[in-house]
Amino acid sequence: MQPALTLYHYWRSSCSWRVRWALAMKGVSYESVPVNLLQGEQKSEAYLAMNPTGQVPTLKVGDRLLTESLAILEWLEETYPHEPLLPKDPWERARVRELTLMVVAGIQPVQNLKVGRFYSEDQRQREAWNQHFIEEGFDAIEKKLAGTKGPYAFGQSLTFADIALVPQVYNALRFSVEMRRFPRIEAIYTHCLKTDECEKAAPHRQPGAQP
Ligand SMILES: N[C@@H](CCC(=O)N[C@@H](CS)C(=O)NCC(=O)O)C(=O)O
Repeated sequence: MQPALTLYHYWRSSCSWRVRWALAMKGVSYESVPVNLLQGEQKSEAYLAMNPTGQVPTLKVGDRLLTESLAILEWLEETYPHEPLLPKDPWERARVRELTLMVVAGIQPVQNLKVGRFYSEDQRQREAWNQHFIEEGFDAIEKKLAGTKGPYAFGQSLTFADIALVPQVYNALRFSVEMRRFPRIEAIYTHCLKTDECEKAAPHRQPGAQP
């Protein structure tokens, strides 16, 4: 029997959405604990004791703590192998991880609240910064996905790549990125949002969500 899971997350955090979505795909239940990033709860002493990066998400597994959304996804995949989110073939797995990392390690880190705040107090400058790095990253991803077919990034099955990409598109729309420039990514986003698990994990369905 698996120990109880508790997810510390924020409704609008793309990194949190990744984990909520994987949990929904695996049908794993968890206790949900909101961490309000705008109110600085991620910097509270109690939260930093669990996650010294001061970021969400954090997954508590019994009395053990796991941070970093991709490490959490890998743990979930190995612990709950049904509804696989990685292909079997090693090359295809590597391609999924490659695309996942283009978002998780390439685009998203420079979108962070703490990066924006350090860069500028001016909202318009921050938006231009976010747009620039999302568009640059999406250009590369769109090229990588050229020739791929299917409702998902890699065919007929949802993978980590979609789980990373879709929440990043949600952020892109917040920062007024023109998604028509990225038709393949936009089609994946539109498809995924219509699926039950993605929708259940989406920001607007979380506690504390604002319109
Ligand atoms: N590499 C980490 C990044 C986590 C991260 O950037 N979380 C953001 C929300 S998506 C956050 O908590 N930001 C708080 C802040 O910047 O103060 C992961 O994938 O879990």
